[in-house]
Amino acid sequence: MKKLTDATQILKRHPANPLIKPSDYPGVMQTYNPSPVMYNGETIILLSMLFYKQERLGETRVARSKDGIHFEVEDKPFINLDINEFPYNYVNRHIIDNRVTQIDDTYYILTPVMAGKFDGPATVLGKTKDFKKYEVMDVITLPRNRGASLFPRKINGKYYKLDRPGGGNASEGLIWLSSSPDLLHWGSFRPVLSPFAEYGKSKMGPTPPIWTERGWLVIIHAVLEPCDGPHYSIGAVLLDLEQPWNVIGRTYSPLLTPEMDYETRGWVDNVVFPCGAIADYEKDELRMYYGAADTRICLATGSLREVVDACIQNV
Ligand code: BMA
Repeated sequence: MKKLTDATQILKRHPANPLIKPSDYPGVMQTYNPSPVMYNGETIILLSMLFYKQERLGETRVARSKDGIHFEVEDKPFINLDINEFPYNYVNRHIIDNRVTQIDDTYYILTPVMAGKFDGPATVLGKTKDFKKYEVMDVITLPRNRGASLFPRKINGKYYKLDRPGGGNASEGLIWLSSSPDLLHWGSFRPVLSPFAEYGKSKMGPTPPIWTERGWLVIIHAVLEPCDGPHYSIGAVLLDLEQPWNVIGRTYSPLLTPEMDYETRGWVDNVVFPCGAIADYEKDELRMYYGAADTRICLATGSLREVVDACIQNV
């Protein structure tokens, strides 16, 4: 029998975890689900934050770090969708769980936003070049679609994104793919992945794909529901470089599953949740920033090559 890598052995939690926690910021209730990206040699995280005074409405702030460990969190929201005109008057609530993707010199941000009486979340596309000014572009998915994620480069002349239709009370969360000539108009929808037994039986969601020579590496969250409620784990899927609807591998065990106190206990117990990861090709390192128990920000790192190996071995 083929020997499979146990993917839970690849990433190591950082000893300084949690890197960001609410008790460091007065009035802050939750700091979680980070979307990381490199900008001018610094690590930037789009941070999901909830405040005691805001009655459970979240906002997104920029956190910056020179070493990827010590972060400074800005004191004002970065993404502001408080736009009093159609359609944003329907979609301006609870700005969390962004996915950021650099394409050339622009950083595109997909934000799953609530859409009030028209259901939700739908996905707003915005962009920035400097993480100071945010510019909204359009609403690019129907509800329900939480976690839509852009690929960092075109494939055969087209932009691609992963979608996460379903979820909420409606149905399971699945992963689909769509393509576009201009980032605004999307079509050619293709199914990619449906829930799987080992650690993603209930639902799952994507993050922005990472290019590797052997395929697009997609870090996912995946949910199992044992009797003590949902457990959110982090896994990896590998997609064909030219035909990204083809799954060419997947880790059969999670990369991370809630184990440490800071992951098993918090506002929502038993959650490790990524909105992206950083690939350092020179160091052969995957830097996985993740939300722990919807309360704090943590980091786990390991070999990018080993993560891809683990995906490929499971076919
Ligand atoms: C998902 C999202 C995430 C959250 C997770 C666990 O549905 O709401 O923001 O981290 O649930 O609570």
